[in-house]
This record gives sequence, structure tokens and C-alpha cells, in this order.
Amino acid sequence: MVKDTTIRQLKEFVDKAENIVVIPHHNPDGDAIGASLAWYGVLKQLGKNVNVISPNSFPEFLEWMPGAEEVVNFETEKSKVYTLLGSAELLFFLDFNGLSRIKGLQDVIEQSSGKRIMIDHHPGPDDIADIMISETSASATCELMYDVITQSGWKELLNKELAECIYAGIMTDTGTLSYNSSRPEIYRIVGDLVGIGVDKDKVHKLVFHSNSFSRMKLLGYALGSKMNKLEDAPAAYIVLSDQELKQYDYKPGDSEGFVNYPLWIEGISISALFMEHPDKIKVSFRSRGTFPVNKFSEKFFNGGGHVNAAGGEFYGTLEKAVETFKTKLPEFLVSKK
Ligand SMILES: [Mn+2]
Repeated sequence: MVKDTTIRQLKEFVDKAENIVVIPHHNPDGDAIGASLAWYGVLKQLGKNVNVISPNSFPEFLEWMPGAEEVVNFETEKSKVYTLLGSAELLFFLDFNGLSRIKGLQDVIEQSSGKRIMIDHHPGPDDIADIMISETSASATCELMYDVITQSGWKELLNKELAECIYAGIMTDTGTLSYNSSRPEIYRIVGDLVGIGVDKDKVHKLVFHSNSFSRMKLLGYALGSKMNKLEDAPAAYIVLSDQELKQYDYKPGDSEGFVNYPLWIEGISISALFMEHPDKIKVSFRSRGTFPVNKFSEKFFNGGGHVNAAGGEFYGTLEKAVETFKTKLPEFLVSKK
């Protein structure tokens, strides 16, 4: 639930604005795109001139969402973005809470005179909006979108197609309700979405069963040849070099979810994925229980995120990144006890 006073303020902002822009984070996932397109669909029905601007492209497995083909990609449509932001009176920041999360789009946003509303569930928000809806207890930004839409009295605008966007966000951010999903409220919302007509089996299939052949081969290689365990910590990790990624015809999004697999091993409660890119090492972390991978990533890998799911970057060699993980993690575990 979002505070009534906040909802009233948000509605006032929406009422006053004609031109609205909705922005998800860089490398948007199911939650960011699901929330953006559900909100886009509602605002359109309210008669607004609304556009979704993504900092870069989004994965193909989200292309089924209504409005996906209208999403403006900042990387390839810069002049359109300048025009849209030049006339936008209201901007929504969805599923991120710091402007560094939208990369190059940040500079353009800072020039915009539009009002800002942030809706997000990550910890530690920066003060980036006139209205900040920041709920770290929410499973997904899509859960908050559901609250905003229903509490604003726009429930009847949430048709089956938009409800499927919301469901997709909750599903992807909770591993199909397998983690970060213990609050009863989530099931009341999912129940309501299914009642609206969401075909949850279809959404699951569209999102999770649309892998390319090369992605499945890469997953097999990653687990079969590139996964290791730490001896002095309940952790396992996967390392993929730039050359290996090329060999498997890697495309952005192909490694989505790889980091979760080591947690399927008995006795493993911390997992990491290291991927070498030309300019940096991208790192993902997952944990079960109380080990704060966001704090660990913040301290050693220029990153952050949630307690059980975080990302980071390392500037140095792949070997050095892995070495840092192997030496710092056991120390960090002891210091947290
Ligand atoms: Mn999210």
C-alpha cells in the first residue's frame, strides 16, 4: 500500500500533465519493462501523450508486452528522446532510485524541467524526484504499480494485457514467487491479477521458454566447465571470459538467471557470476538468507542492490576480479558474524 497523501499528490501531477515520459533503468528487466508498459497503458487510456524511453534496448523475451514496439531506445533514437524530454511536463522513474542507473540518459534528464515521480523498491534511494515512492518491502516495482493504479481508482483500466505486464514483473523479480515473496499481500495481488484474466502459464512460457539455442549451450558450458566452489565459504561462482562469450554468440540478456544456479547446490548460500566485457568485468551476486550481497558488492565491486540480489563492476582483469571475490568473501563473512 502506498500512502493516501502520496497517491493524491501523484494524481494531481498526472491531472496537470499532458506530456508524460516513463523511464525504466539501463538494461531493463521484466520488472522495469513490465511496470513501464503497464503504466504506459493506463496513462494512454487517461488520454495522456505518453512515451516510454529506455536507456538502451530490452531483452527479446519481453517483446510480447503491449506497447513494447513503441518503446523509444535512447541509444538509437537520441533526437527523438531530446524532443520528447523537451516537452515532457512529468517524468516517471520506474524500478531505479539513482540517476546513475540510467547511464547516458542522466545528462538529458538533468536538463528537463518536468516534474519527477520515482516508484521503486531498491534500498538507499537518492533524492531524485518530487514524489518518491520507495518501498523496499515490495517484491517488485510492478507490485507498487498495482497499488498505485488501484489506489488511484484506475483499476478498471487494468485490463488483461496490462495485468500480464504487472504479473511478469512480479514473476521475474521473485523467481516465480520462489524468493523475496513471503508477504501475503503479494498473493492477494497475484490472485486479483489472475481474476482479471492473466494467463500466468502463458506469461511464464513467454518469458522463460524462449531461449535461443546458443544461450542454452552457453548455460551448459557455464555450469559444466566454468563453475567452481570456494573452500572456505558456502559460495560457488561462474566465470566467463570475453572470448568464451563470443564463442557462444553472446547477446545481452543471454546470461540472465545464470547466477541463480549455484544456489541450487546443497550447502551453497552465496553465488557469483563474473563476465568479462571489453571495458569492465560485470559481476552478479545472489544469496540465500541474511548474507548482504549488496553490501559486499558495494565494498569491493562498485555495485549494490538488494540483500539477496546485487550487481557490480570491476575495473581490472577477470583473474583479479575472481581473486578479490575469493579472498574478500571469507573475510567479509567473518566480519558480518
Ligand atoms: Mn525490480
